[in-house]
Amino acid sequence: MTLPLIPAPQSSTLRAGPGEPLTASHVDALADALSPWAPRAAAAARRTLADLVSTTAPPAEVTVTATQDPSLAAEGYTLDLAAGSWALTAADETGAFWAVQSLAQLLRDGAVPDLQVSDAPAYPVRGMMLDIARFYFGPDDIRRVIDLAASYRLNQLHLHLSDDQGWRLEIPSRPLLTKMSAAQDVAGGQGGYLTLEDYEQLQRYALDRHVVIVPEVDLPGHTHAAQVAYPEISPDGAEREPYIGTEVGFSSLHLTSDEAWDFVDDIVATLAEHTLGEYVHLGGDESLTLTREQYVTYMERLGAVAEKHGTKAVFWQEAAGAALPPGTRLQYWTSQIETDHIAQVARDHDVTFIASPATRAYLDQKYTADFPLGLTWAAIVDVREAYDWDPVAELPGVPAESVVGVEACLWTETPRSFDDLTMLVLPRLPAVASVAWGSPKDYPAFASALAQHGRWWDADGLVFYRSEQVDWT
Ligand code: TNX
Repeated sequence: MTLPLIPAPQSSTLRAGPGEPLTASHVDALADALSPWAPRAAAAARRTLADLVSTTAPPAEVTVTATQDPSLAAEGYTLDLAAGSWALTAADETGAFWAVQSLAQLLRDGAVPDLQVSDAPAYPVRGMMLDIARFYFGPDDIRRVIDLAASYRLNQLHLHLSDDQGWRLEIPSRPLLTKMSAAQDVAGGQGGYLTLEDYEQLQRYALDRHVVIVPEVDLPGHTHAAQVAYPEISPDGAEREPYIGTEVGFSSLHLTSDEAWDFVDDIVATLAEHTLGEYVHLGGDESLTLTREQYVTYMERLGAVAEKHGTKAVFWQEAAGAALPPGTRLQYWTSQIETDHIAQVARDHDVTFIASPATRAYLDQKYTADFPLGLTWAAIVDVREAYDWDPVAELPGVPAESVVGVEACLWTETPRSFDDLTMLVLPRLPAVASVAWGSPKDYPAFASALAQHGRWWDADGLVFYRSEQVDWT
């Protein structure tokens, strides 16, 4: 039997013991043992494990120990489940939280297996990106995405908050952004936006699940919606109509005017002030109207603005080669643009890379050529393509130590509902999460675990794609 754990742990041993039903005593004892040093893990245990308790089992005598062991790798944990006795160790509070996420999968069917697990992630940054600019998903949907991400032991949600088609975050110093540029989306719908209060609450909700939110305002391209609200920041100052098509690369802010840079300053100030995490993402992709020199000059100034506001920045890979503040992260997404200099940049600059190769980690690409949702510009990405890859090998010449993470990206030109979202995300998010976690590669075991998760998704009312690469029966 394969364990239903996704991501698969670094190692596990299933022993021959009989196992036992999960009881409320287990859950209480676990939560009590965790609460002194890992309160969020204790809360998660009460929230997610209590529902799995078998209603017919008599109360059990259970001893649970939960100890912090700083000698484990960061975010690492071990579990030893035997009849009547559980032991959990974790490197830190986060590791304890991941242990509970793993338990939620191991115990999902109400029985306690007799086993040992030892686990830790390969990459410190394990993310999912959600584009709420093209199609707006509101706080309730975003919370469900956070839950899903955390259940696959991802620790970052990157929200793409602005694009040509819409502006999705309240900026008090620039009220016209949400007044004029939020009430539409690519589906011809009503759009919407997050208030700063929503944003704050979402971040707290995420942090309770050890997930950090990285907000993205995309600059200087992908800014048509901002220019509709404030024409003076555009290259020609002309008034613009809202745009709900899906072309990319046509817009840019004015590169040098004071009005345009005052705008950028206001935006970065607001993001820096209201973001709990260390990083904000400032875009930098597909500025197709600029020369390379114009672009690099712009990105260097943008990096300095982030630094001035005390925040670290993430940029899309195009910014590689610009002189950026130390600690900057670059998000690699495609081999279809010039990448010769990327290896050099990794060696010569204090920047690190997040791997989001579109051919593997773009959850908006079609599963099959005739799949109704998704795009095809990068590749056909079925579950096996999303599972079978190595982040370091995907990044041209970048040394392993410069690759700090993996992120799965969901762009929203085609999804129109939460069901469409989960259809694109499941089962590929668990596949990319396995890569991010650095699970030992074993596709048959992964596919058989996925089939189990498929039954749970059905039970939870989550729509997913029944890839032919998995035996779902
Ligand atoms: C490219 S990936 C984009 C997005 C699109 C996406 C669609 C990237 C940095 N830019 O603007 O939504 O392709 O797959």
